[in-house]
Amino acid sequence: MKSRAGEKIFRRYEGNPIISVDDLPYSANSVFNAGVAEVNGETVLLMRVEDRRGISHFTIARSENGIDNWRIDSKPTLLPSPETHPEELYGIEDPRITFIAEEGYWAIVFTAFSKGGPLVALATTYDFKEFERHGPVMPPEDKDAALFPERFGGRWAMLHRPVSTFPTTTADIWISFSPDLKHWGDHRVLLPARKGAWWDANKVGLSPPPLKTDLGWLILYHGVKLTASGSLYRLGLALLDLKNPARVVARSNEWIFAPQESYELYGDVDKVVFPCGWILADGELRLYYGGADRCIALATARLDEVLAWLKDHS
Ligand code: BMA
Repeated sequence: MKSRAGEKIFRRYEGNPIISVDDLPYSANSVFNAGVAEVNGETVLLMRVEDRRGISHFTIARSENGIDNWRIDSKPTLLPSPETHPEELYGIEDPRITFIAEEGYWAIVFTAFSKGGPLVALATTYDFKEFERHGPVMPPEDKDAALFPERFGGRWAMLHRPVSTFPTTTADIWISFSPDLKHWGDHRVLLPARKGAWWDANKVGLSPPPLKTDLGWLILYHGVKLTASGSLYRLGLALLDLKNPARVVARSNEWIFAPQESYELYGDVDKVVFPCGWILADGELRLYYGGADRCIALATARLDEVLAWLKDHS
């Protein structure tokens, strides 16, 4: 049986957006691109909040059902700290959260906007109240990073998106390995941006952290196409080998989700859907994404339908 058209696989929650800047208990410019974790039976969103200077920090929202009745911290949860961490000079952005069972903590990989451009930084937490910063793990320009929850042959693995300007600007997804989550090497390109007219021609970057399925590690990534009216951010899928995540098993030729509703089409940056987290519960994926760099929205999909679609569109 042919799987459903991509547009129908992820269904938008009818109450979208689930969180907007007016829901915050303090004044800010926008709230978007949230990492997500399940903590003590609750859904925790670590939200990127951009203040009215343009500098981003993180604030937590908690909900029992992950859909509504969000309880939002009364003040910023994690502010940039350029005095102790100079790499956070222009703010902290786009957290992706992975539970590391071996350590019993959540690893938060985020973009620190340094003097030299965006880089990848790491923090850890046992409770989403206290956070320990571990500083930069990749130099600029690099972002859109997340950890796998387990080791491969004794090493941790991370996906990330360095930018090269030779011979022209190239922004591909890379994979790197580490014995200790601090020292990284064995870097290699995993998913290159496609060229020409493709929907993911100009840039690609990881969206939520990789998700373990029976068929492989499921990757949802954003592809950027430069058009006459600016960048267009859409989402596609890939599958990585379970034992060797440096091997791409499948990659979708079409996008599966694209800006369509007004809260995705119009904002500080138009035509952007940008997820940083997802949760799998009873076979259903809950995808939390930023809409047009101004709000947080929710879409859901059946994991088996997502995998079937990828098989048909690879
Ligand atoms: C990317 C990231 C995201 C942002 C997106 C669209 O490069 O910086 O934080 O949502 O651009 O502006």
